[in-house]
Amino acid sequence: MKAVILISGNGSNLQSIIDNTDRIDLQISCVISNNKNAFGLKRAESSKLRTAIIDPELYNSKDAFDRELISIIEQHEVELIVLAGYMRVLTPLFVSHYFGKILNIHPSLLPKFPGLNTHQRAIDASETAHGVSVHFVTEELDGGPIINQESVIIDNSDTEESLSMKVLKKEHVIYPKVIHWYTQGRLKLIDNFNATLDGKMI
Ligand code: NHR
Ligand code: GAR
Repeated sequence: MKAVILISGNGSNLQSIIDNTDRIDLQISCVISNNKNAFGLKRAESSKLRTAIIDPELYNSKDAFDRELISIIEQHEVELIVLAGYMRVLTPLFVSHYFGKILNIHPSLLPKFPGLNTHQRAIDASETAHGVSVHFVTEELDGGPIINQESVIIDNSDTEESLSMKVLKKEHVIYPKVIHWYTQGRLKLIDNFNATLDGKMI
């Protein structure tokens, strides 16, 4: 299955997907970044993948930016859009255009801690468990149906840095796994609140 991957930063999740493309039946048609300095672009180039950069400063609205994003994606006839550390909220225009075809990985046990700075917020809230969620993207930020989660324990000695490392290790396993479910046609988004795996509600 052909996919585009959207990134904004380091791209370690992109790397874990690249390293598993054969096993998960994925063909990465293009890696798109809103940040020209994203290290993930270098990773993509090292693997001979096509890349595109969309500079937000050249667009005067979020809709104009997302229209450009759509026009780039349309050149590739993809069936899946994978957000891998993509840091811009997608407009309703974009989300409705690709309804049921967008996956995101979020570094918390949703519905806890949607949005940003999840590791520090989990520590500040004295949580003992934390983790990662993969979900379908809908209009509501980090609010689409959760597909799969992995948890980690928060120790007293954990810092934002040490906790993010623990969670990233889980991310690099869970995301290729869920993407494989998708490429095998096992996952369907029904509506903004419901999805199925092998025909069963999740
Ligand atoms: N878009 C929609 N419509 N729905 C979701 O569930 C989305 C999404 C876009 C990205 C990833 C998400 C995460 O996993 C994601 C999920 C960016 C922000 C944010 O506030 C929040 C959550 C996520 C991504 N971004 C700021 C903005 O104004 C910019 C912050 C920055 O540049 O540092 O877009 O966490
Ligand atoms: C990951 O922890 C990912 O879950 C998170 O950013 C990191 C990106 O790392 N995503 C978000 O916070 C989305 N807003 P990576 O660039 O090394 O894959």
